[in-house]
Amino acid sequence: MKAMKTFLSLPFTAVVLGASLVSPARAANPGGSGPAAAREQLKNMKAADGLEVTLFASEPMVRNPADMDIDHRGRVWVTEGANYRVFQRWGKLRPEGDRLVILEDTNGDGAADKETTFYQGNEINTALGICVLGEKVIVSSSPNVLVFTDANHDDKADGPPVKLFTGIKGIDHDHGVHAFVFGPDGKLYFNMGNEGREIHRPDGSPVKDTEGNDVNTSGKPYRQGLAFRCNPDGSEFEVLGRNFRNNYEVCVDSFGTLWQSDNDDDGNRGVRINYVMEFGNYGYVDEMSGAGWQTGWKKAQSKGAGEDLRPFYHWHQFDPGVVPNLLQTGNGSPTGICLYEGALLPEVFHNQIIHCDAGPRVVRAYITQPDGAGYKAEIKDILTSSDNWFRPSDVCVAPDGSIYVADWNDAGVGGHNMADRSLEAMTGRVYRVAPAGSKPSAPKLNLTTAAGCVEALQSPNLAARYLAWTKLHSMQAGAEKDLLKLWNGKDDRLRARALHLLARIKGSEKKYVEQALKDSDSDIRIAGLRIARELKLDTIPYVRMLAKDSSPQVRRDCAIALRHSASPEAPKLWAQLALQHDGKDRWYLEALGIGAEKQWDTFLDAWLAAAGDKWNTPAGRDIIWRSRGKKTPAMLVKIINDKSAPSSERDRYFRSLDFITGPEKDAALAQLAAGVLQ
Ligand SMILES: [Ca+2]
Ligand SMILES: [Ca+2]
Ligand SMILES: [Ca+2]
Ligand SMILES: [Ca+2]
Repeated sequence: MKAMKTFLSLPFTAVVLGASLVSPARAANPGGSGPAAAREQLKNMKAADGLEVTLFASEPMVRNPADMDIDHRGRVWVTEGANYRVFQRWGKLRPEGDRLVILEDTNGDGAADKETTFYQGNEINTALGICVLGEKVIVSSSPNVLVFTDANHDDKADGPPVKLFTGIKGIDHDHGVHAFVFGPDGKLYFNMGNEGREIHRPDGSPVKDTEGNDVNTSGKPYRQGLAFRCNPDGSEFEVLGRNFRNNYEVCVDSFGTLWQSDNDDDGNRGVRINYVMEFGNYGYVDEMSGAGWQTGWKKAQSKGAGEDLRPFYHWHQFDPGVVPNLLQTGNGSPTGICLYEGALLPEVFHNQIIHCDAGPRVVRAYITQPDGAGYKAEIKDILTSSDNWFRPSDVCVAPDGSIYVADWNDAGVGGHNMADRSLEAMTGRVYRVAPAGSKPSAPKLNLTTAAGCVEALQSPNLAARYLAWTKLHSMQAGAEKDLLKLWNGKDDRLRARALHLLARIKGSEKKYVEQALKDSDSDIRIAGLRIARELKLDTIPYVRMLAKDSSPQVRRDCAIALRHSASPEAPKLWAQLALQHDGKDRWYLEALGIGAEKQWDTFLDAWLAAAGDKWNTPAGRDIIWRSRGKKTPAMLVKIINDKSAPSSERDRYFRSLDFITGPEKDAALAQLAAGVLQ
């Protein structure tokens, strides 16, 4: 669902509306409503080789699941969306408000047989996110991020929720605030689409990020959809990515790498999957002016750009200062996403992104591998259906390593419309996807000992990991011995999870960060750098140590670690990284750009001093193109006027001038104009 897509079945909708006035209980789903209909429709589904899809829950237990989480006991928590768009002519279908419902399989037959309403109220109508963290449940529902508590463990919220954040726009909209997720660093990650616009503390004051910016999308400096990180109490708020359209949910792997989808403007074949390089601009609108992408696209078309380039212009992929996309997946309406770090599914899915796209009605994996300083990926479908009401809204990993898929189930995909307008017959499904015959299970956690917690930390399920992480973190050095067993093991993802905790044992931070930086696995080295940054250790010696690392991904994170560094050594280290740019790797170039932010003059000078006369190479010109220093405009003029440089690239260097302001640029433009007059 979601994301302002064209409603797929308007004539059909009109019929449904007429019918519902006569008989409110009549199913809008042409295949009918209720468990028997759901089982019948299940036959239209197809799971990838080696996998089987089974029905876990259906209406009336669950209706219109908008988002989902799975707790450490394997119970499925759902936010329902019966009250989807109360401003529409069908109004509020459930006056008492939508539910947070817990679905449970008490007899282990793979189907939910118990439903518990955890909370019901109008402040959670069609909430776009739910995250279960022990006794706390975080629900994202513009204008609020709400925290529910169940301290007495009776599966009922202990009274009304408290606000973690408020003042977010995008109420009754698919592009508001989305789900929270727990990271391997003990932090919370979340995002909001471009209707979220701003975010405030419960007292109404604007959230300021750790750089001192008010977090809003007014262009100072952030625009459009944003991705965030903060502490569980909302402090230390960071903006990790900006200029998305409707980035629907973010997921984080054990190394701390972020992955996200983003929805295009309707019908431009531009849905994308992103590796969120920290502090990057993702190019939905023009960075400087905020203008829509059509401006540049029309210009490019007038110069002969073919349709195949449309999705690239859609995200300003040819502009300096825009991080590349991992993958573009065509038309769609992307929704929930997760990282599969389990072992139950076939090996091809291990450690891969799993993602729902409700438009083409598919759950896919993106099989990712390193590509320069970034990644490349290919698509592998996990679940499809010929039933055109299948609208996967979310996917989560259960404690046994199976995945669950929530199905909004509708003729359309949100975008302020729905065909399912009778509460009594309203459909909603949850499926389980696992190898055929695999019985569901939820290992009992023993959180009373460090060894038990380390065991739980290895769960593929995030709710289990949260409990383990929190306990291990509180044990500090008392957990060290058991964490070391995991750290000394063979699985790099599990080692990374142990590392995050070991490096947070007071007094041992440097010891473990430095071990990580010397590790043979590049992702562990990257995790070490990230931890050093988060703990505010002096990263300069570490960047010095890794500046010639064989992995461009490690050097990428070195560049990011230099961002806003006040060290006198930073420009020289940046120059060293810049000298290793190959002139082709856009990921690497953008990491250099992120690292040089606000310090272009000194960084560029250090690089020019090191490069000498040899700056005018393809790689050197690329760095000038990306740079934003006082010397940049004059150097761009040199490149533009250089007869030996390929003339086909002149537009590119002209475009670069659009990202610079000031007298140096004015002088460069005057020089170019004079050149034209000669
Ligand atoms: Ca059951
Ligand atoms: Ca309670
Ligand atoms: Ca989710
Ligand atoms: Ca439905």
